[in-house]
Amino acid sequence: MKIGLAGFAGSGKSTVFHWLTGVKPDPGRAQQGQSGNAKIPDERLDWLSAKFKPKKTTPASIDLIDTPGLLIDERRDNPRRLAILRDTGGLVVVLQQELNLLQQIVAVFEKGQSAATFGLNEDEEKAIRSFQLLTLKPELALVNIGDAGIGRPLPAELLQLAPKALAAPAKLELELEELAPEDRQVFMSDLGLTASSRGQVLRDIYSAMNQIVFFTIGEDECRAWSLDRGQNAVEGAGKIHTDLADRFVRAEVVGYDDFYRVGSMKEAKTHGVYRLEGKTYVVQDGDIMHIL
Ligand SMILES: Nc1nc2c(ncn2[C@@H]2O[C@H](COP(=O)(O)OP(=O)(O)OP(=O)(O)O)[C@@H](O)[C@H]2O)c(=O)[nH]1
Ligand SMILES: [Mg+2]
Repeated sequence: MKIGLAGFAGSGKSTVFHWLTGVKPDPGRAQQGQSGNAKIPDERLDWLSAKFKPKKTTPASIDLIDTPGLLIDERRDNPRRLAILRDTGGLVVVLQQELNLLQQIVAVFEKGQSAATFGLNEDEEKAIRSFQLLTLKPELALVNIGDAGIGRPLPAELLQLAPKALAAPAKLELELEELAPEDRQVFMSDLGLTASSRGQVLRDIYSAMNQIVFFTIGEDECRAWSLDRGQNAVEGAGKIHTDLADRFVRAEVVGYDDFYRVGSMKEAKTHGVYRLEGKTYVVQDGDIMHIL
């Protein structure tokens, strides 16, 4: 899935892009939308992989798209900047903690009726209207906080508009990752950080974009496949191969937690947690599936 990083100029989109994908941002390429892949860490896949020791382990991933920021002073260019976001499947709106969070979120999430509240002029309103198409996509607000924001709750007014809003010290965490592990620990404890939040932020983005995974297991490959929440077993089969979807009859399904508890497909059968599901079965996050 392609997820656009949106927000005002200087809000930290490129910093977040670098931190989450490991790809160095190229300011020139952001003009067209620079793409970088981020694998979603998943302890369940780690456990399956440790158990089956497959030749290959493939996690789910997302493609983040770094985009040029919206301008406050030269707003006429904003529609062009927004156009880059049109063919993404979802948006992460990066907000700068030092600016007015509400104003940023209203502008980016397009609350047309709120334009007047913020005293926007005609050009500004036009820019906001061009966001309208974008707001049908799943979206998540990510507040780029500095050192001073660590451990502080986000403002209640922001959480009212964007209840799932996340806070992350992106620049700091990016810098920490560039340190040797032993130095990193020292710096982290000085800052009151216990662990990197990168994995959790990626999982939160993934889930906010309505993505779930199902697993396929075996000695060749253990793999997490992405599905939109609500997709069925045939659509799942289609992610693996169109042929599998075309000749889909049934799927063998065991939920991850059950599999973890009983340890094998065989045991799953004797413990009554093994199921045969048909075409319309709505795949659940963590399902281990074998398509028949
Ligand atoms: N002090 C401070 N500086 C930051 C923070 N996050 C990013 N920066 C710096 O602010 C500048 C802008 O950050 P970028 O990540 O390039 O912002 P951007 O949203 O990509 O900006 P545009 O591409 O111009 O829209 C860079 O020099 C960053 O290193 C932060 O939390 N605190
Ligand atoms: Mg940038």
